Amino acid sequence: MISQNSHDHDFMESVLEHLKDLGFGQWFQEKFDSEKFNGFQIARVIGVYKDRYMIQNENKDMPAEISGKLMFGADSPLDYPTVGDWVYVRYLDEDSFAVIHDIYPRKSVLKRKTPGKQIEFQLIAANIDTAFIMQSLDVDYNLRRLERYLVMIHESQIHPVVLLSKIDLISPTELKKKISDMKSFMQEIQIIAFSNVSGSGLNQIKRILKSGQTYCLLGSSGVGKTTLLNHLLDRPLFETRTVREKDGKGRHTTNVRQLIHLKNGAMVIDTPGMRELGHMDVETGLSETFNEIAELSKQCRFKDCSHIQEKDCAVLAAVQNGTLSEERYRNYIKLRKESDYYKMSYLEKRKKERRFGKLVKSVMKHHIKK
Ligand SMILES: Nc1nc2c(ncn2[C@@H]2O[C@H](COP(=O)(O)OP(=O)(O)OP(=O)(O)O)[C@@H](O)[C@H]2O)c(=O)[nH]1
Ligand SMILES: [Mg+2]
Ligand SMILES: [Zn+2]
Repeated sequence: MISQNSHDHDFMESVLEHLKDLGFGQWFQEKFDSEKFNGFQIARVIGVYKDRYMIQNENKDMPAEISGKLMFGADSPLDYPTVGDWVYVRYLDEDSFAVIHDIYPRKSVLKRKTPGKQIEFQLIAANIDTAFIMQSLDVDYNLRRLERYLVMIHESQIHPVVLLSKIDLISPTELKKKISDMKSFMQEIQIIAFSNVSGSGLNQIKRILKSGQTYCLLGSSGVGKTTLLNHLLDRPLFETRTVREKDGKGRHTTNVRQLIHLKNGAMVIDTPGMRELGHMDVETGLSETFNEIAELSKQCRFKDCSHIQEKDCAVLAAVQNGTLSEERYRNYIKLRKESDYYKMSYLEKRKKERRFGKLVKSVMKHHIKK
């Protein structure tokens, strides 16, 4: 242990005090290694991009990269920093850039297994106190999928809260039934039903958010995670689906993971919707959820009709004559794509992703009246 004079000690104390606002609570303070701190500073990872990071210290945000040593020493995705991580850094170029030398011990980590050989699992976020698992009450609601999220979260020692979005899209009776189904399925877990459109339930969510705590938004693409975050910020800061739909990309709207500070001092991490967690049950869920499409498909000319471009497809015909809504059709195609996607290897996915997107896009143009 290197002895420190009182000036250094005061300095260290004040830095730790400031980091507290960023979530550096007691658990982390106890893990503090003053010997290591002598060569480095401590900062928090607030954004993860391809091979770049955004970090934040008690004064400001700045871009960062990992040191060569950290990179070469890493033999699994777990050894890389993720959003929410505390890291040991050194600043360069008059504190405009940082190099990450090591990862601080993690209080919790959210990770998921990915199918395929190249990547075994992927880190979602670290040092989360509470995870919001969001499902939308229209098409995304699925107890088995919820269960898989809960398993993942419980493994990580994180407190789960379930958020059910889009209550404006279902009837009060339906809402009551779904909530009571869910309650009987998991008694101890807090469930909040809300709507980003009507604003109902938003205050209940806001009341949970505590200063110095880190929250994470989890759930399938399109359930309304970013829209909720924009509400919590009281100003739209992040892109949500409506904006993106116009360019027809049909991809996830949120594609980076970022930690955002709310005015009251709580921190929220938004994540891209997960396609690979819990989509095993999408196949059966699909025909249950879209039973009218399953019914229609019996009248398609081809038994294995994909309802995308075939001749005499009853599903496409129904979209054209308006008996099946375009939105519902799009949802169906999107969810089916996710379930197909799940079964592929990593490399197949990378290839397929582009082709499928193009196909759907061109078919939409031809078959659906604007
Ligand atoms: N009717 C209704 N629509 C909503 C609600 N919340 C969000 N939406 C709409 O759902 C679409 C998707 O919302 P996003 O917030 O982008 O969804 P996301 O979960 O962030 O999706 P990814 O970033 O792809 O993971 C947008 O068009 C929103 O306007 C809601 O409570 N009710
Ligand atoms: Mg989003
Ligand atoms: Zn068909």
